[in-house]
Amino acid sequence: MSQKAAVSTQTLQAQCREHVLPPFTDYQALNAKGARVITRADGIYIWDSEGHKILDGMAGLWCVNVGYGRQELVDAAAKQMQELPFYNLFFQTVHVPAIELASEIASVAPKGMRKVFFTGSGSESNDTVLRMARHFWACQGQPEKKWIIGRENGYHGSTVAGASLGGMKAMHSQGDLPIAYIDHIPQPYWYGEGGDMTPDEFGVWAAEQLDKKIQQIGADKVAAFIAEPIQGAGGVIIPPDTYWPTIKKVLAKYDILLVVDEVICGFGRTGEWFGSQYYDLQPDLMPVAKGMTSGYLPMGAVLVGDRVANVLTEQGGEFYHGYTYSGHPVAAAVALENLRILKSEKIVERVKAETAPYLQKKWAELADHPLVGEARSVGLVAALELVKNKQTRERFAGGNTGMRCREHCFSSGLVMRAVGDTMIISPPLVITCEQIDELVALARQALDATWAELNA
Ligand code: PXG
Repeated sequence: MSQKAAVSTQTLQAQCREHVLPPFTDYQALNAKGARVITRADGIYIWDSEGHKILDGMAGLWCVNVGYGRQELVDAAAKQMQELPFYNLFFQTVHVPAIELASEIASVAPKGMRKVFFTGSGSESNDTVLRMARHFWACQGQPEKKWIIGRENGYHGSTVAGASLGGMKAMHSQGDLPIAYIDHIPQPYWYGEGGDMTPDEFGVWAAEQLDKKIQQIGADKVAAFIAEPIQGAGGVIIPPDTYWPTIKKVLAKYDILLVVDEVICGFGRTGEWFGSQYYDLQPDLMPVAKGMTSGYLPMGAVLVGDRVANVLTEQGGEFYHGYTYSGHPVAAAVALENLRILKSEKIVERVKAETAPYLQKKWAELADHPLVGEARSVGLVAALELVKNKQTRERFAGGNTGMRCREHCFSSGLVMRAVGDTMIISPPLVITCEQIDELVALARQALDATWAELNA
């Protein structure tokens, strides 16, 4: 069905140029060509203002887990807006949606994570993480235990704390980041940085860098280690099998909190409710957002393990921290309904038993393409490495092959994101096996077009 917007694309683009400063955008480059205007969506598809139907291989921005057009979520929001559109959780008040949602989340969270601090986004969640981790140690007479170790090319959001905890060099170059008492270790990116090591050797090496860094700073000064189970924005970096077990061994030697950033992996992406369950991790703090409401409304949270929760509730005094929209009742009502859908339709179970194994098989077949050096996936998140030489893993000069491929994806009707020359997907969790065939066929078409362009 083709349905053009009532206002012309050119008019909308001109207004956008005039008044909108979109995030993570090179404004000169955008203004030279005009933004793609997305007007509506249904299931796993989006439509632009020119009427093009596009398979949304990124679930919006890693978030629309139950797919677009879910009337139940619309109804939940409308009902809550009528009943209680806003109230806050400050100063000893609370409301029903927040209580019910926290209880529901605790029912699917890893063992020992029974408390929820609500936020408005993943970035806010990581600001909360920083404050809470330091406050936890300070409450116990160790205010100097405040260093937080993150990873190069990790992503933890775009606020001052989020961008500092993350290890994106380009972000650090703007605004004098990272802030003090944050350091980073190498990432477990075997394909890009593993050199002559086997993936398993490299996984151990990368995890041992944490040990080295803790010793260098001093264990009595380190509050926490923060990491994504699988790096998302960094390029769907799936760590070698040895990585997380070695990290666990390192952490067992020191008294340091483990923060597992589940903003992308949380709520089913890996085929488990949380990436921590996929990798058998016991986090102390777990920032979440995105899939919590399937992106229908902005909401995030930090799930808090018993150890931290007990200190906060028994000896913390007032925690001087929170956001106006912490636990917003309408967002909470939508999140609750989203969890109900995930549970009642057994969406997470279906990812694990059916669609993730199917995607893995179909995605791996793309590795026979002359452009693809590696095709990897876990659950419903996957990546392709575009290379000039499959044997040596040498990249194309210019570093824009990924962006070219992304353009061909759009032309063939697929949203696939480029991180440098790594192509990534994270489709809605409701995608069917048939639709996975369609996605993979569109991806191959775009790879062929990119290959033809490179050889022209
Ligand atoms: N942690 C992780 C692991 C994330 O992926 C955040 C925190 C921050 O969440 P908010 O809600 O503040 O955006 C994220 C967000 C991309 C992309 O292009 C990824 C994210 C956000 C925007 C773009 O891959 N991840």
